[in-house]
Amino acid sequence: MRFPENFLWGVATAAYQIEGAVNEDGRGPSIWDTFSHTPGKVLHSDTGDIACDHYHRLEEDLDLMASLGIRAYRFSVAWPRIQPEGSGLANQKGLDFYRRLVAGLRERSIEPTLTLYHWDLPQALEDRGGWTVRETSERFAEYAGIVYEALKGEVGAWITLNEPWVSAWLGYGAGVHAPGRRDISEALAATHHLLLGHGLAVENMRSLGGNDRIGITLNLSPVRAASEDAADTEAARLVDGNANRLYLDPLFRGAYPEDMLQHYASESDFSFVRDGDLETIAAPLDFLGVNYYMRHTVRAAAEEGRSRFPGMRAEMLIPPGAQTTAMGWPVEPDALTELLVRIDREYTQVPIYITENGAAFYDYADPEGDVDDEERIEFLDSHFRAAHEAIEQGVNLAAYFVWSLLDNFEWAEGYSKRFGIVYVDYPTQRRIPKMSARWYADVIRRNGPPDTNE
Ligand code: IFM
Repeated sequence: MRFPENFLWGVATAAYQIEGAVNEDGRGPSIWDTFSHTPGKVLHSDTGDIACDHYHRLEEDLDLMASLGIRAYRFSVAWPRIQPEGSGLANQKGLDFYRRLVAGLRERSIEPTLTLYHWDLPQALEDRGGWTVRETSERFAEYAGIVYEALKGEVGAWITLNEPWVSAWLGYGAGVHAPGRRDISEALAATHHLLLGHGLAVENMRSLGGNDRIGITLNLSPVRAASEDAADTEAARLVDGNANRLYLDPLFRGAYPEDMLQHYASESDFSFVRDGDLETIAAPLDFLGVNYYMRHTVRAAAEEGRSRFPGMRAEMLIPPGAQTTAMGWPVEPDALTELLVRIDREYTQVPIYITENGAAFYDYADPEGDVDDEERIEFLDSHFRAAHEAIEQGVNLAAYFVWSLLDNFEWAEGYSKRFGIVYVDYPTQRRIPKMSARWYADVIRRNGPPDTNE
């Protein structure tokens, strides 16, 4: 099984999850600093203060990627390093860190893929309303312009937002992520202002010239009703609307889905949507980033869900017999094929990059110091095959970034969940490539997973 020539194999991380150094070189506080330092919000009161200490171990981590033959690295820029207060002049020391990172990647022939926003909103902007207010969209476009001016021409691909669904619904709806608000109408406003921020950022970056590729990353999940029962089918439609169509439709069809506007009519009058916003949001993109972790099998519930499906009478089931990861997520690689084919048939034929896929398992270093994560190898192998199947069915898939290079700060789960292909021994910060890292290096060399009879 071989992938197309020039297929880009990479790994992904995000700033707050790995960098640490939260008070250095002029960085300002973000909503995740505030949230993680608020008692009861993150498991074991973990914070990103030190994380993987990547800010100080940049060279070592770059060498690590080079030693594994990684071809592309997706990282995110911490907005509060660039604009500590969320607006105004750029903090040069913050930009310098990312200039060093990008130069270090290019020296090692690793293609930089840059995410502008992976959830670390400057606290100063949250204090003025965060993503519930339009001003944040405008500030985001300015910030995007600053980073673009500094690095255009050096970065292979630019991703405006990572997973706006998570920012809006887990941050403002369910309150399990920063900033920890619990209000459906705020989650709706945040959805719109995130998407508008994306559109305005694309506009601003394009106006600055250069031919860099620009896209957005969505977390998407195929949805299946648990039975043919009308109530379950209805629950599945709503969940699909919230998780997938609420983002794909405005970006690729220039309109919010009618059934979602109706469903949320009692929560919001959508007056935050102004004339011209949807045209801005639907500006043509060079690629679509897709983060895939699981399918949602849903059934109707007596009460509205809070965490996974805020504001919907729906709950998620683990299909009988399905394996689950340490996050409790079902492993369903065939749903990745289904998702990619659906995007291609229903939404867009721009190249798709899988910007994240991976899994947490209960990894440990054995007495010899090895981490034998066979489950992760099996997980990745099955998902690479599912992606290949989508290519066979005509999907224009161009890149695959494994989440994640390193074990890291898994948001509300703190350091308890390990997604890395490289194990991090947090007390010493030693990096130990897991068995999956060596296996992935081989996949990259061959341009596909090994034959099953090998
Ligand atoms: O760790 C996260 C990442 O920040 C965004 N996508 C999902 C990953 C696993 O939960």
